[in-house]
Amino acid sequence: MSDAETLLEQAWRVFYLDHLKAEQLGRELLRITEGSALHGYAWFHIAFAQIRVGDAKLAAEASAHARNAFSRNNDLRGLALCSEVQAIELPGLVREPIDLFINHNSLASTHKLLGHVDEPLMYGYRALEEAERVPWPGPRIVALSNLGAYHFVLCNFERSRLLTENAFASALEAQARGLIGACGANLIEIYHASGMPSKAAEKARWLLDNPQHLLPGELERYSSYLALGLLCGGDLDAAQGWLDRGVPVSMGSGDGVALWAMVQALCFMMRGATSKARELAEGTLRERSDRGLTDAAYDLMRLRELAANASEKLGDATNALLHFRESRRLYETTVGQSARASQIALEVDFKTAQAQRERDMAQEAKQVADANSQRLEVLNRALEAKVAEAEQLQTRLREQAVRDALTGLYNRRYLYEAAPGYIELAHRRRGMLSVVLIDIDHFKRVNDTYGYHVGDVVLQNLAQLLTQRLRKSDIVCRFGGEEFAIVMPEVSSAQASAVIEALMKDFERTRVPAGDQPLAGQTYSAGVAEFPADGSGLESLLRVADRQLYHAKQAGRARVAWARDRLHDS
Ligand code: GH3
Ligand code: MG
Ligand code: MG
Repeated sequence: MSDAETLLEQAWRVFYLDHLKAEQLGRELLRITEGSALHGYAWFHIAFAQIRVGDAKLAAEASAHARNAFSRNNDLRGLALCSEVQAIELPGLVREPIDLFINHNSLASTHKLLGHVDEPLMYGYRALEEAERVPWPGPRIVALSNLGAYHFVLCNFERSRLLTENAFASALEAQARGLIGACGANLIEIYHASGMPSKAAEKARWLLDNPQHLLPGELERYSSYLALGLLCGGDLDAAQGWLDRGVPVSMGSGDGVALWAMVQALCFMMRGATSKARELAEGTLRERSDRGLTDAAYDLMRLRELAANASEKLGDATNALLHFRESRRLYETTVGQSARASQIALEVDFKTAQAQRERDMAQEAKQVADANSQRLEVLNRALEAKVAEAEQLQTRLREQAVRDALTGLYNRRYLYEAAPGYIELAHRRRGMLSVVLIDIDHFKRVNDTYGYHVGDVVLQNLAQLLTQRLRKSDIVCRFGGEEFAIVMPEVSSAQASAVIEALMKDFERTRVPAGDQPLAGQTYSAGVAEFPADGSGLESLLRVADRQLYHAKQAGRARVAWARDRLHDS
């Protein structure tokens, strides 16, 4: 992220938490984004901060700058944000939760200013829904607090209280300077209306005792609320002190006059200045109706009530009745709207609960699926291990089945399995192949003289010699007892005989430790048969090799016999 992008991200984060900080970031951004695509957003943050500060002129100027910058860069999202209300009619253009939140929230406030009842709630709840998707807390706190305010003017005090308490706690947790004070002030009025004067007083005290959680000079703006809270606590002088500062610059809709007058009239009543209370209540009502000002029905209703109470106390029954009737009418209107608002809230609650349930169920299903796939994986691994084990076992068994235990050479069974393939290959290639039978000479004597153990070592020595010296492609088998069979592909009987004769010299030289006198000078006899000259299959070749072996033994042992006469034939 570039420096400018980082600054913008920070500005969005504190946008609702601390608009003064957001403005400061906007101004820093302004300096480094001259001519860049982010310039419009710098002005946008300054404009929004000014709207909250209440400086309409500055806000309008900054907003015009933002619009210009967005136009220059043809930034449709930026333009849509500038004309928030229109943006909602440009689906697809603005899709980020933060943008949607701003749009819904602005629509809600616009409708509220227009005196509508259902729309502020509907857009307010939509704003809350989008706010839940924004990864930082400001929008959610704003949405909760606004919804609390909408329900308040409709006399849904219970809902209003819960929403606003939630907003206040979240604002405190997020250290949202600029929202803590607003929520706290609203709570004072809500507690008062809900018949919880001690809680109203407690909240006012908290605000007065904790200026570090508020923006500089913020308490001034809540003077009417603080006075109301102090009245609830019975501190008339302190309440009057705050009222004497005059009507504060309004934070929300309306101009704050009705609330100020209501609290002041209440203060007069509590001091026993009944005529002053009636004068103020009636005067305010008259002035507001003369000027065609729209106030929340709730504020007017409270003023009427005060005027009625004061009139009654002063013995003016006619006037009291008039005020009571008007108060009653306002109350009924409000209650009617309030019922509708409750219904909207209930619908939203239901939808939210349903969505939550669906989310929970999807979550649960996913967890079960995850657990199952994990189990499956474990089972798979176990199965793979078992298969590998079985394969190893099989290989071992197979090796054991074709190997001779004493010498480690292939056994006779393997010879019968493998040799036909070699012969077949030689046949197809029109090549040759030799089969050799070796029989150790006078082996019985070795056993008889030195014992079976020494005989075994002689067998192992010869086996080792054969495997080391013959080619990898030759099959060397222990054919039985002290007899060995060898299949030598691509080798004539003459070549095979030469190899076997040469090997015999080494075999003779092999010394076997056997008591004082090491055993040496062992010999063998061998017979060789050649494919295809001596036979076309293993059996016939073995027969010929055996006959040659017999000849070799007959001729005096320690020699290799093969059909030498074939040399003269071919
Ligand atoms: P020839 O020169 O005629 O072949 O004489 P030979 O003594 O080698 O012949 P013969 O076939 O009579 O004897 C083979 C001997 O080999 C008999 C048997 O005790 C011995 N023998 C067979 N298998 C084993 C074995 O696994 N270990 C030992 N130590 N001796 C064996
Ligand atoms: Mg023998
Ligand atoms: Mg022998």
